[in-house]
Amino acid sequence: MSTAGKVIKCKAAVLWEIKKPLSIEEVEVAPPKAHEVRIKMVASGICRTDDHMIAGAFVSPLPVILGHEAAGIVESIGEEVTTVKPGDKVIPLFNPQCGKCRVCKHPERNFCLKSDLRKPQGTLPDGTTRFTCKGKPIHHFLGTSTFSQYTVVDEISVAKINAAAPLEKVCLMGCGFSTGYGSAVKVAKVTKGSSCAVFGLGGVGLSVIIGCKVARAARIIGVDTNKHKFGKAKELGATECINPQDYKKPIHEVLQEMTDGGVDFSFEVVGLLDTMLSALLCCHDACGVSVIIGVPPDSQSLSMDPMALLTGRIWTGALFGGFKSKDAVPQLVADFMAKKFSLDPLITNVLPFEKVNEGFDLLHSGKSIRTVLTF
Ligand code: COD
Ligand code: ZN
Ligand code: ZN
Repeated sequence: MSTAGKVIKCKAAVLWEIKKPLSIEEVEVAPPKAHEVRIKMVASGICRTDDHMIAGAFVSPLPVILGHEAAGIVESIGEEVTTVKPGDKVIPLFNPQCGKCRVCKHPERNFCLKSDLRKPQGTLPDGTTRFTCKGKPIHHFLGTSTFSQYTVVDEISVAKINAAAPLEKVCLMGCGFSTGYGSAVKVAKVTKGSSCAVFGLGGVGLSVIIGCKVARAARIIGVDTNKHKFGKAKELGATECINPQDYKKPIHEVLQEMTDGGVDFSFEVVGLLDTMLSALLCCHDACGVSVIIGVPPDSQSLSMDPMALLTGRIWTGALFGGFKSKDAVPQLVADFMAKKFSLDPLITNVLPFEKVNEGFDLLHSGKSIRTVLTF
């Protein structure tokens, strides 16, 4: 019996209050309105930003259904939807691509003006929600809310992908992988034969390394305070790994000495002000490019000597790897299907969706890179 046009009752993980575990609840998911798409979830990764939201370090309205790194199958579509149809495999996009705003029309930039990340409202673009639980409206998260058996997203927040793609793997294209990989290949535009330093070897930092390797960098230096991260970094393409705690000198000086005055490209994938400065200073003062990927947990600011830039360094940053999401995600999936890179090393744990809180425990323990929830 078709569910199109009807309210669907299903299970979702609801965050009622910050600093509390998620609670698996029965929720009602309303049918998609015009320009909207209802998706049956198949797999969702757990990302650090979901955890920042639980901890209260990222603020979006409560109660909320978190999750923003996922893949699923279109269940039904609202009127005027043209880019997906029921049965299509899709990836929800926390950073949408409306195609009409000033940023979407810019040839290079990707932070669409419709993104709920700008000033989180916890609704779909029309200002309302499609979820209710125990008679209360439940907010959306970054226009995606993937910790639910069904979700509704705007058409600008969903990309159709190859029908043969393994959803329990390509779900990582919804956030972590694309963020890291794009920072290397799209934002920094790492060049063949270059030297790179990657600060932070979590799932996103490892995805930067994959990008540097695909771009054929000659040296990829992983920097992390946890030496247990080095094995996987090397497996993915790091040529060397260093721990700042093993040196008396500041780590940017160590890197400058190792690389004839500084690396060509550096990446901050930790989310700390100190590592942002170290990453900036470790790239060559005249020809280095440094990319900020991490966000400090609370809005802190940084002071730096402008001479660091006057000499010619480029300091930049990006969300979602600088990719225009709706255009880029299908191509990233195609590249994965063509075996340009593997996602297996990033997926350390797979859990049934109901065990979502165990997934967060794994994240806190530092033992997992990515946990994928299956529905
Ligand atoms: N020096 C070097 N490495 C360090 C240091 C240090 N001082 N401190 C910690 N580390 C290492 C840790 O040992 C760890 O290996 C790594 O840094 C961080 O890894 P994870 O697993 O905690 O994090 P990731 O890879 O999942 O994500 C890192 C981000 C920085 C990208 C993330 O925390 C973040 O800030 N995300 C927001 C950016 C964004 O694009 N948001 C939009 C949607 S998510
Ligand atoms: Zn994320
Ligand atoms: Zn836009």
